[in-house]
Amino acid sequence: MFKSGTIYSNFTPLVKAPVIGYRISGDDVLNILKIITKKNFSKYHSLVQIVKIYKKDESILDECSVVYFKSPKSFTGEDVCEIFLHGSPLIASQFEQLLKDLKVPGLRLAKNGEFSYRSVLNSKNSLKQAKAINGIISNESFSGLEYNKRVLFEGDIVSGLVPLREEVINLFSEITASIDFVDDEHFNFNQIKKKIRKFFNNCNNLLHKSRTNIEQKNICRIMLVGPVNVGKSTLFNKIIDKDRAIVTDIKGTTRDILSNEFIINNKKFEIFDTAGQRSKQSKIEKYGYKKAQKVSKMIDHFFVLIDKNTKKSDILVLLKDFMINQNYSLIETKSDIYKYNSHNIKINYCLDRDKIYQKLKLSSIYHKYVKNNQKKTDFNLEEIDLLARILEYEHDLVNENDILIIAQQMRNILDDFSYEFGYINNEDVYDRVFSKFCIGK
Ligand SMILES: Nc1nc2c(ncn2[C@@H]2O[C@H](COP(=O)(O)OP(=O)(O)O)[C@@H](O)[C@H]2O)c(=O)[nH]1
Ligand SMILES: [Mg+2]
Repeated sequence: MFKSGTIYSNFTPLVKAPVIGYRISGDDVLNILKIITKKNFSKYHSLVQIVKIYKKDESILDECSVVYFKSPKSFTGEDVCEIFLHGSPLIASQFEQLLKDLKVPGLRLAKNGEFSYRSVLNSKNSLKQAKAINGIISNESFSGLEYNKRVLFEGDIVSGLVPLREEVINLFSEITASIDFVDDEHFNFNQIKKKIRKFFNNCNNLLHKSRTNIEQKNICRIMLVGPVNVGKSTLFNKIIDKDRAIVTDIKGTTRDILSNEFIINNKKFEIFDTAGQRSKQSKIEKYGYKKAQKVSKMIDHFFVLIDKNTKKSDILVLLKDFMINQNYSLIETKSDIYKYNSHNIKINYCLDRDKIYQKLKLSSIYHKYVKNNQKKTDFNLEEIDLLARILEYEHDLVNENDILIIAQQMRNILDDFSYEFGYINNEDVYDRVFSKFCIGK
């Protein structure tokens, strides 16, 4: 993957937003900044500068903040600059065109992950830390987030795999040495086999512990159901704070099922909007309604939305269709135009988002379905996969009596660890053989 050259890429999505950010990394950063801003950045390491960016015809492309990081004190270890354009995809495309028109030899769009890759090559991050950045962004869970942050800020050492990695290097060194020094009394085949069994026992224990920690339920799933036009999509948009679902007063606008995750007060939810229930459904609506019924099996809690026009019998049909028992709240909508005299929750679209959260009692609903004992974890999902992969060797290795085959299999396990921690080479191994077993002293 690695090719030299100066690389650039947007680091925010190219969508309408307050800012769109670009990062450039490589030997030509100062040169590029000089051409596009007419300013020499060499003395401005790590300082925000507000500058104009000029197009080829000298007109102004944008006025924006730029930060320059002098090598090696940058994310990649190379010269880097970060440019915060006004968040217009049109400006972003003009900016990319400007970079292309510079015709700087080797200047090109970065490949996926190339900035992180360069940071590893230049020893700014370990392989594991680069992966942790990905883990932080990927929103696995709050415990996963805390773990990945510890890896990034404190280093590989916090990983629960570290003791196993040490164990496997020691074991492989011992096996290698036993092959090369067959007559040495240090190496007893039965001892080695005992250590192999112990190694796999440790793997099994760790896998069990980490799985129970990480697979704890940490999300509460809520579904909005109700008659057509009652205001489900309006509430859905309000809750996720996006104009994502189409809201109209034409009956049957929401024909498929939409879902979105949202987080409030460290609590993660997924909310589902559904097609409304009515006697005359179109074919696509019927399909959407059926799909929602299927998904309803994984739902923790339902908000059954009703208004003045909803009959008791409609509610009973909904409860039956979605197999709802006690796990629902009745919510009366459009309280700005209708007067209700019940104890049900009442909402309307004029309420702000926080007020809606409060009225819907989202916090207590969460605690009803999600246990609040998220444990600290020393693993992420990828590391758990690695443990499971290593355990696939267990049966063959424990039953193998040919030391050469055992050595080969252990090398395979070492290589699996290399994907997590960077390559473990034969020198690491031989260092231990000689220092630990005092051979040839
Ligand atoms: N007055 C009033 N109208 C609302 C309220 N919530 C939704 N509506 C309107 O009711 C219509 C149907 O809303 P929609 O969210 O599409 O209903 P859905 O079919 O249940 O998804 C739209 O015209 C909304 O603007 C509300 O609180 N007050
Ligand atoms: Mg709808």
